[in-house]
Amino acid sequence: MIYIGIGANLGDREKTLQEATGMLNTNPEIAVIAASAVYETAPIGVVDQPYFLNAVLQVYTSLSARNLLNCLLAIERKFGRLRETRWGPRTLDLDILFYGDTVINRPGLQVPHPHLHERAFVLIPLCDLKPDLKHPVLGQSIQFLTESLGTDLPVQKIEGLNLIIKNKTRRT
Ligand code: A4P
Ligand code: MG
Repeated sequence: MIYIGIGANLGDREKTLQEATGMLNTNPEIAVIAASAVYETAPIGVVDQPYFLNAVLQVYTSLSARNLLNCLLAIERKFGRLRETRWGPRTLDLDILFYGDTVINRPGLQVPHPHLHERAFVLIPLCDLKPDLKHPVLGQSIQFLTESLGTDLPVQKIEGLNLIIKNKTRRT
């Protein structure tokens, strides 16, 4: 199964996450199957920037990882993402977290995402979807990796906010 991290910290963050999820799902080669809760998270990396909203999507796709990445980058561009600073503010960031058990280390594409195991804003939403998912390189579960980060993490669930997924091939 394929997991995509989605984050935004500029503009109408909630609307961006919802619209980007919808846009992903309109691609005939991609079906969004499930979404985690939405979390407000303290910025990591460049810390002097607004808080993010983060979530994780579970998708099904017939696209290769490279083509999926191209599709994510195209959606990012549609949202007019500002790219000046690495790890800086952005209207929309879409990352491939896992592409099944596939391990890719190529220029411009690393899967699993190289930082996911140290990021609460990814691991906590992933726990909503698949806590027993094993990291194909580290061999540890998402739940274990999350617990390794300790408690009191700067990630706050936004109650009552759920990304709406239009029925496609969605399994419930
Ligand atoms: N790239 C390589 N592997 C992947 C992958 N698995 N998924 C390449 C997506 N992209 C991948 O990314 C640079 C290039 O990474 C892409 O063109 C693609 O070829 P970018 O999006 O231009 O730059 P970036 O996002 O600023 O850098 P980076 O290293 O990708 O950052 P991250 O890891 O995406 O982190 N804090 C909170 N609280 N929440 C956040 O969502 N996000 C970031 C960005 C930093 N701090 C954050 C958050
Ligand atoms: Mg990125």
